[in-house]
Amino acid sequence: MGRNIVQKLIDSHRVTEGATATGDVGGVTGEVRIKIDQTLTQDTTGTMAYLQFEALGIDRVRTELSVSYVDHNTLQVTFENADDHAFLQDIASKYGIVFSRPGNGICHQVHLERFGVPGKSLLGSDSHTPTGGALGMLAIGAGGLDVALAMAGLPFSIPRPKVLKVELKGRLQPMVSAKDIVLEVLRRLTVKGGVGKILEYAGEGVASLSIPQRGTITNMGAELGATTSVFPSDEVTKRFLEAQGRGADFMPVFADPDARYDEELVIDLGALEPLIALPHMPDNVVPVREVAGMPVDQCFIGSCTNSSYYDLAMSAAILKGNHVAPKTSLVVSPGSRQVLLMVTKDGILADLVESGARILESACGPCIGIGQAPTTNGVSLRTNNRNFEGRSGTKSAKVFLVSAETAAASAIAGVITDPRTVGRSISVAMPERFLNDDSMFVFPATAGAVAAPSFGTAAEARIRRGPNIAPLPQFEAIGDSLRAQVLMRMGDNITTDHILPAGSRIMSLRSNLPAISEYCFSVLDTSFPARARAARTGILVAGQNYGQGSSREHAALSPRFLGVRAVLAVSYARIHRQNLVNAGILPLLFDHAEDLGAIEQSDSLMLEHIHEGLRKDHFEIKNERTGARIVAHHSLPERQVDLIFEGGALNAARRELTS
Ligand code: MIC
Ligand code: SF4
Repeated sequence: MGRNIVQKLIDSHRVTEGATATGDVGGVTGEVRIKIDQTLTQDTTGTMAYLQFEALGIDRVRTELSVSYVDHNTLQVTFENADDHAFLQDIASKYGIVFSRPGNGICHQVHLERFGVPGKSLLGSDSHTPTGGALGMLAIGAGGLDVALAMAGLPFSIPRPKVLKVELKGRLQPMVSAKDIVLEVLRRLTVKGGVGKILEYAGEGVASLSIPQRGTITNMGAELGATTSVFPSDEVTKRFLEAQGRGADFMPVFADPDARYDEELVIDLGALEPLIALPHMPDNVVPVREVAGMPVDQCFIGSCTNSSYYDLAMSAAILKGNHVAPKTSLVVSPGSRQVLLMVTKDGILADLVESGARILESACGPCIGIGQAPTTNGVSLRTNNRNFEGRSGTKSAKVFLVSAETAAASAIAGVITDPRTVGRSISVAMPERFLNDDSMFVFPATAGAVAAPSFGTAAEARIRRGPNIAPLPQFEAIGDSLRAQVLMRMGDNITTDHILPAGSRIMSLRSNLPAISEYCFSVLDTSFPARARAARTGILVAGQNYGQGSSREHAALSPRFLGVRAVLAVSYARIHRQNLVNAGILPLLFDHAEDLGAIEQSDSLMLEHIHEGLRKDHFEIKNERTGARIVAHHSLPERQVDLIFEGGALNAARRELTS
């Protein structure tokens, strides 16, 4: 029987040695253990990942390639931020990691341009790592500790995925874009629709999409909750890699003609129109024309979703000869230094500036609330992937997600505008050759063939460790019984931005768990840290899709630091559930979702015989206020149950690597 791309990628990376009957694909639990070829980290998850990597006692990374990007918090408003960057640079030099300096661009965009290789696996400590699927990679997002373990050469496990084929028929109409394709997928599947799945794109429409366009689509698979998304590696991939001077990295990756899929979705590209996600969820999608005419305060073209050369060239072509409306601010952030250099040299940047665009550094910036906070109650149209409440830095702002075409057209008009109304004949071509200047990478002494500044030998490396870089706390394992206060009682779709918000100030504390924990749940309830400390032992209660969004393991480590030992939810987002386990927090599932309604904040829940419950996957929890019994389970594979017994993945890995 023929295989689809996902099966081929998994088969070529499957690790079977040492796997127990429950630990490998097809085992009792259906986990897949895969070898990781490449890793990436970014600054705000990287410091914690490398602190954990250091604790493993390995002297060099054991991957084919590991890259440490500084792209999220690059403003260096405070010393903590600058210290983090220095620490990351020294760590990279010591352990054989390529270092991408601040200003070099957003990890996902840069990785596509310079390092992604069809057929390889990539694990990244950022939820949008699946962007790499545009090149036919098996690219997955994870918490920092999982990436540290992969750098140590350990396999990574995912629940055996269902494969959802997305068949693209026909071609896009002018001014309709790849962003509209993925918004349509979100409209149909919702932010929970991809959980447990890998999306495999197929069909005649694939060949009409460039790699950056495919990257926009695979990038936002994260918003579906999908494990990842993947495109075939075809002629378009080959041309892209050749244009990047990396033709030798090309390898075809395709599905067999008789490949089977678990589910299928068909999208007629020719019938699509420009779409927009309304506040405050990426799946709240309607046609742009339905909200056209609404005044816009700000447009932002950037983020890892839409900041490629193509996006900027297209925006500039729409803006040329026009000016941004008087009450609208247009902000543009090129996705990489390569993009910035190219638009600088070919005049596109001048067109943008002439039209009134404000140009930012190549970094995440406004996407994660670092700068350009909208006005109070402001309407902001962004090419980002997430529009969660408050993420822009202004709680009352209304953020809409759109394509670069829609953002540019709306910036001129000052109101939400369907880009088809500004002209259907505008189009731009992909460059024959990209500008390759790798001088803002620092390659480690003994790795990397490209001539670039280096630090000398790994042995000479001295690690600069600023005062904000706090030692890792040691967490003890869960006992056999637990009386825990319900510290938060929440509904559905709670995001990691609710659990531990981003923004420049809080992100500067990512290397300091005690300090950052003071902001835990600050979006929902600023009294959380004080209440948690007073209760000493806590439990969190939530509805569906708890922990969707970011890969930040701080959203698990901070609650753990404040005494949270278990979470009881209707369902979880994949990365966050793994992060909870890694932190030694027990992620329980309600047997009966309606029991959620009978729990109130501050209730005291009693869990007994936890160790037996972990083995039997069955818990009876007593609500001491009402006397009611709540039945729960964990559905964790044996490997993860062992991690809970050991008090988290770091304790377990230390033991495994030193035994
Ligand atoms: C995000 O888009 O939310 C982030 C910031 O890139 C996060 C990582 C982080 O919190 O550092 C993500 O998506 O994983
Ligand atoms: Fe950066 Fe935004 Fe992409 Fe996250 S989603 S990696 S913050 S650009």
